[in-house]
Amino acid sequence: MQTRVSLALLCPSVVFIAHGKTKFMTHFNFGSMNRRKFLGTAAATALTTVGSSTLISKAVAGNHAQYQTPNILFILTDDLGWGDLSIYGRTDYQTPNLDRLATQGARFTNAYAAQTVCTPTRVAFLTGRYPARLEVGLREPLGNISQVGSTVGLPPSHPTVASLLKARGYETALVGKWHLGYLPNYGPNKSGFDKFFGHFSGGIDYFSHKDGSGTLDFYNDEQLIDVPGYTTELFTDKAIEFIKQPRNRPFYLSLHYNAPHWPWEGPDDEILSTTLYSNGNYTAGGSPAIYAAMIKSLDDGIGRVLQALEETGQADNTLVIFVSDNGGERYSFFGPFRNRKGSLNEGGIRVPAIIRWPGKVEPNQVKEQPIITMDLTATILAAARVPSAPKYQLDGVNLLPALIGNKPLDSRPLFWRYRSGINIQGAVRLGNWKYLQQGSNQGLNQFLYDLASDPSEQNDLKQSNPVTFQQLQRLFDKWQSQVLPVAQFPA
Ligand SMILES: [Ca+2]
Repeated sequence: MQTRVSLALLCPSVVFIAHGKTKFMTHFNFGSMNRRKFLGTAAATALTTVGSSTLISKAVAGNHAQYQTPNILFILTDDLGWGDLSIYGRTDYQTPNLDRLATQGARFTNAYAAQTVCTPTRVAFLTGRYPARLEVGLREPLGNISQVGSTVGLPPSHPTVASLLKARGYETALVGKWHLGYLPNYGPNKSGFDKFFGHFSGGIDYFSHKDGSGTLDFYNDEQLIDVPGYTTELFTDKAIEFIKQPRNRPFYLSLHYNAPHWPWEGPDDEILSTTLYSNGNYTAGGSPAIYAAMIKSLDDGIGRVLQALEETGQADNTLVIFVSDNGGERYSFFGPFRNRKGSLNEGGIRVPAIIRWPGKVEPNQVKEQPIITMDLTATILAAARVPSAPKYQLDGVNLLPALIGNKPLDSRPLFWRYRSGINIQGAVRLGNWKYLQQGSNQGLNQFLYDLASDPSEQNDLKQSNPVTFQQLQRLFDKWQSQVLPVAQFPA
């Protein structure tokens, strides 16, 4: 065993030592980091060999005691509604693996997606910033390649959680849906992921892996592939393969299932898929039974992925985060919440969220604090002790103090804006208050709700609470002045 922490502390590069040899070197911008923070992060990134294959990192500087750099497993589902896990209230099927994951860590009842459709929430997660800070985040959602080509996407120059972790020694992979721009200009491999296995567009058939225009959309890195199989199972298998690979550094795996996004196809519906999706009628059909089959495959798959962590001895050193990219669709259970995907009512943005980190995050926690997609990005970076990029201030906050020290999060407003055609919605949540505006060039309707007493958003309180109403309205206007204006391109 060999330790070269002193090298990392003395040199503005971070030197990783593996099996006694220099493995690789990376540079990072110190930006505004102070000395103590630098010493902590640099030391945390100095890797030492333990045993024959497992590398851990130790922070030995300053007040930092031993620190083991965690693996990161981020699981994103697609259009899973707030109540679609049995632990969140669904009763017509069971999700035992995800329910167990929830009891092993913290489960959030006031978790929000950054947007009510796919692309912007993915912008928010990968960048840790409000989606309206980037042009691609105004695509709500991004069309398929036959509609938009490769003219817009997540710029490879923009830091992502993947590129930041990769630069600090993580092996990174995205398995599943990207939906942030097409080749040759955009893609996971250009935005920090060492490996990619999945699809670029917003929706593919679960068996043919073709997008809404009938184009095959399934890739291994940037190589188009045509493989048989139900995507949920293919993604599960690929994730397990990645987890089980021998490696001498920590990993970050983003597992972005396309389930349970339409087309409504369970693992036994291959024949159905030949008629459903190829007719272009991909949002038609489905049933609660088919939805249950899709969720069972998802839950089984996640159970297998978590089992792979156990079998490889990595479960105790892996931060696992589970969340959905927006509110549910027609077969979802929304609990008390109004509306669904495509709305800034609670049903469109409230999502299930779970964080498990054995030995760090206490089990059996149910958290009512409002959180949003970008918080998960900030939490991952904090757990890995990787600073954000200096010129790209995160909009999320690190949740670990609330999860480990039970320290309440500071009160802060959360914002949303969503356009569909000529219709524009905006929302703010501050404490239990919610301001909502829905309008178009035909006019604007504004509402104020108390979510504590009125989670269904039925009772508009703006007349009886004018001061709060105006406060939130001003907050929204100020926030909107700080992000990109509503896009003018066709929705
Ligand atoms: Ca989605």
